Amino acid sequence: YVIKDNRDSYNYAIKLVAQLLRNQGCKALIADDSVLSRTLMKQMLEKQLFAVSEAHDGRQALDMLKNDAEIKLLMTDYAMPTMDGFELVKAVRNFRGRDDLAIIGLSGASKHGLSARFIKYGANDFLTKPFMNEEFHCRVLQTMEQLSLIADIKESAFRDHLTGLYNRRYFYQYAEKLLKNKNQKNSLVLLDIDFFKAINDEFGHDGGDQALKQVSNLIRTSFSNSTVARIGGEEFAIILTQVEVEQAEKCLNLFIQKFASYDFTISDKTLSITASIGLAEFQNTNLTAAMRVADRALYQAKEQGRNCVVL
Ligand code: GH3
Ligand code: MG
Ligand code: MG
Ligand code: MG
Repeated sequence: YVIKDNRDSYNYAIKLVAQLLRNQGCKALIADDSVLSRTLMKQMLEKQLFAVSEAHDGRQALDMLKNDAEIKLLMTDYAMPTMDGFELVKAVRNFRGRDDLAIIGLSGASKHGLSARFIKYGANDFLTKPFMNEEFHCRVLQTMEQLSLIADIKESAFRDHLTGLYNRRYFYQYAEKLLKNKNQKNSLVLLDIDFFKAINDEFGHDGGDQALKQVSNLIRTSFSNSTVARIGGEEFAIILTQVEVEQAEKCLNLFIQKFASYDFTISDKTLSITASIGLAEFQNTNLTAAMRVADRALYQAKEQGRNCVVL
């Protein structure tokens, strides 16, 4: 492993390897006007398995960051022509949050307060040049680890534990964001399993959970290009983006047939399950209103005898 001085630090090595695996293929950008500095840092970042690109000043780095959302680490020098490190960090933070881009500021100047200013403008950490290789590796490692932790926390905050689908919290945020684009025609789908109580009654709560997982897998694989969420006990929401409701209705009618003829297996017993669907336009509206329309359609689908789609 990379940090040779730490050969006796077994725990650190384990941590390092785990993070290296997460770094693999991850993009890093170095902004520095010194070729020597860039070359040195590039070599070190490559040891940490990053795919590294270089910019010779702040302006070039900013352009590269605007065009590539996959860059996850920015190492930036302070003194550079056209745009310095502070200006770069400030500008980058307008469109890349601390949760998806890590920034480490660097400077050779021994002026006091540079590190504090870097951090105030939004850098995660700071290194003084010349640095010890080991410190460089430790700081990069720690910063990337924090980024991974944030990603893990977000993932668990936005996922439904039982089914692995997105949860209600994620769905509402996502849906609000979609509505900001007034020109995009989307369709909102609410799906509720029919007579789910009877499944719970017959197979117990664990059996009901098995059914929910299988239903979720079927919905997920059938709508693999869309965001599918479990927004209630046995209620699911899907947004079909750039799909008009008439087209969505046809597609959902086919889906509901497939759903009804699918063999679910609970405690070694095969059974059929049906679902009802309420459908609504999802453009130029607000989320509460759209949910109300879809919910009313769902209620009608139940009234009409279930196992059907109502627009
Ligand atoms: P309908 O066709 O009218 O929708 O009938 P239903 O029985 O599906 O209706 P209802 O919405 O009243 O019942 C849903 C049931 O789902 C009630 C609740 O006990 C059960 N449920 C909710 N969440 C879970 C869960 O996470 N696991 C299990 N096993 N059951 C759940
Ligand atoms: Mg410089
Ligand atoms: Mg139900
Ligand atoms: Mg329900």
